Amino acid sequence: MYLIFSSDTVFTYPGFSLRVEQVSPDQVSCNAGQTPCDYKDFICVNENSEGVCPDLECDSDAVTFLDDAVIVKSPGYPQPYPAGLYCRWDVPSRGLAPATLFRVLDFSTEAGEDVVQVSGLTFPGGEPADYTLAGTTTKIRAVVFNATTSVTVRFQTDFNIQLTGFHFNLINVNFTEWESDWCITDKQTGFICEGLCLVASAKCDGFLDCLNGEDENECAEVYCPSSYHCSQTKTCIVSEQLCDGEIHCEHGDDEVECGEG
Ligand SMILES: [Ca+2]
Ligand SMILES: [Ca+2]
Ligand SMILES: [Ca+2]
Repeated sequence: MYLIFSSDTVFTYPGFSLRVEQVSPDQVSCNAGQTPCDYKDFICVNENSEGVCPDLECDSDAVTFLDDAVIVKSPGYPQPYPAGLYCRWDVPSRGLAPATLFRVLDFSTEAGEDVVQVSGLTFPGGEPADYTLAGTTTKIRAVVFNATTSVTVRFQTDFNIQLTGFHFNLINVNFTEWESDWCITDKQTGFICEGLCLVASAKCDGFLDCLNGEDENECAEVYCPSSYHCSQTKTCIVSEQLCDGEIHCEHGDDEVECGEG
């Protein structure tokens, strides 16, 4: 088993405490007030928490192996993906070349709610790295991974608003750390940080896109096109995060003046 915990750089909370123990299957039961998911893994959720149990539709034809590439598409692509998904696909490395180039050919999900996470080892360093894609126009165009291990794609969707999803392409490439021609989109060189290729406009747009935050360093001013500019900061949030009951801006102004109901 494994656990993955990722956090952003804005708010800090006490976190969590988990207990893991090994027992025989007949000793496994849910606690009072909980109910098991109808699922091969034994997962307990609080009663009345509809939609929390993982969906199994993910095993469909999402991953296609071609001679020279692997294609990963959201379930049903290009038709809207299902609601309530909790998918995970492991794309094995072919090990033919030192790097795996992960390209985003098409992407459209509900911002902030339907999220893709792509995980692997960095190239060339080999440190574990997670990249999160969400929104109708993701800024991520490509990622270079270390080809020594597989790349994992996770996809989680809620129960409102389903869009067309995604179309990814993974190929093994011979690569040096210094090359940049893999990050050209629309004849424009994108913004490269730590093996990640972003659209050039990701620089100083008020969203942290690079894992090390270098796209938002040294910005005199940020602009928040079609998003909300948190007051007295250089941070933007997507419009779905305005008046949604959760504080996203440093000064909490995204939850002020929201009106009743
Ligand atoms: Ca959704
Ligand atoms: Ca940015
Ligand atoms: Ca909010």
